[in-house]
Amino acid sequence: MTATHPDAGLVQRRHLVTELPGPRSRELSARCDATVSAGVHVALPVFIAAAGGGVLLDVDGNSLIDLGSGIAVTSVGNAAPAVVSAVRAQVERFTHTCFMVTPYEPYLAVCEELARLTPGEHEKRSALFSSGAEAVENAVKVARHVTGRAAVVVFDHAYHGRTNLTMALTAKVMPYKHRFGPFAPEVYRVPFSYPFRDPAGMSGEQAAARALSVIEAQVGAGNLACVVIEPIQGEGGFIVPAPGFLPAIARWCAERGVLLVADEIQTGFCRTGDWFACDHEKVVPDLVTTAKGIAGGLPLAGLTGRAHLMDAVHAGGLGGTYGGNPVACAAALAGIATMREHDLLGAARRIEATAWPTLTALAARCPAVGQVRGRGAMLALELIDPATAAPDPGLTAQVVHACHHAGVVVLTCGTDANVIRLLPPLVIPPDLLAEGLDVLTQAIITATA
Ligand code: PLZ
Repeated sequence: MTATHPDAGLVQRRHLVTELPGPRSRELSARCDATVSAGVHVALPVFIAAAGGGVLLDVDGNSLIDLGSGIAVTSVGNAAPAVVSAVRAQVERFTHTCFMVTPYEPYLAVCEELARLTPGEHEKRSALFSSGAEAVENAVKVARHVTGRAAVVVFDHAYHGRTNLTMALTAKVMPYKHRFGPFAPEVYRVPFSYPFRDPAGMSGEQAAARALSVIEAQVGAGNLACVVIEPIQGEGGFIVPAPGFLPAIARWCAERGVLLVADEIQTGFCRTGDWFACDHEKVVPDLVTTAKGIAGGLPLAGLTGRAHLMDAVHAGGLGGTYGGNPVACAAALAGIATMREHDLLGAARRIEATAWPTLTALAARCPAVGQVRGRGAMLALELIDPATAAPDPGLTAQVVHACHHAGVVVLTCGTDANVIRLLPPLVIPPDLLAEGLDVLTQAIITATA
């Protein structure tokens, strides 16, 4: 790596000087309790003072290994130098005009990058927003507008956001939907392909046929605007559908004028070792939503689609005050340049190559690890009761707790909260990744001994 390695700046090591959370973090937590809504839950109440590369430095001076990237956001590293200097230059020029009032070049440059990088060689147009949920909402707006149809199909275990429409699209009730309804109508849920839980040997094509038969029976293609799908499910448990599932769904949609919306918010921007997870099986969606990893930690989201679809919407139909904020766009351009210059596609693949043998060896040794799955730097362990294969959320919580207290930030996911997911920054130094995996391995061995 060169002198401008994106983790420059912060010592890349795990180093604990207090128990976690430390005294200063505990003080701040107490202030939180008196000010921040209890509805906002904190996974690890360790307050961060600085972060970079693969580490988080807390307010007590502890240095933690980051295997979460703020939920798949800081793929280029936290406070990545190129992002910081682009942001600094942009805030000094101007911070906001509202693109719908008086436009600026960074917005269109991000749209050009989205056109280049998202799957498919066709002509594309994009619109920018501030959060992933907003991008998904707008995908549905475009799909309904263009098709003149109302229904939207989503999958078991899907996660698409917390706004009213995206809550309807999201599968899991707790904590996302409980007592927050009524939800938007015309949303239909069908089975995903879940190789670990599906009947043994079920192919991707068979899983697709199972989903499509439900759609045909309960919705009807003629009523269906779009199918919204995560090519690898994120919050729902890092579920990788069986090969052939996505292409079969895509084919069915294309033959019926149903738009395929790929939600690449968690999977996009090198995370899975491709620019987008759809690339893996060469699936070309009609609309793609992006956010998270796009802008190195600044809030930005995109909706990119076939030009004739995105241009069919009447002028003024898409927008928002902050959508495509110039500072976030500058960050995205620098982040994307970093991904290219530092080969973060290769980095994601190397992370898989390093972690996979460690995790599968752990699974071989420890029957509570039901499955290792994922792709690139989006990897997970599903924890089960070995006797019944039932999800084991208690064990999962125990392991995560042990990792956190040892200074390794891992996250959970899964409808049953029994999946430990790894989303390291793609620039994490290899020895730090190895150390993080070692802590995780020891935590699982200890908890199941
Ligand atoms: N689509 C595939 O993963 C966000 C949610 C964290 P926003 N996932 C993290 C939480 O508990 O709120 C996500 C996603 C996929 C959409 C979204 C929504 O993106 O930027 O959080 O709105």
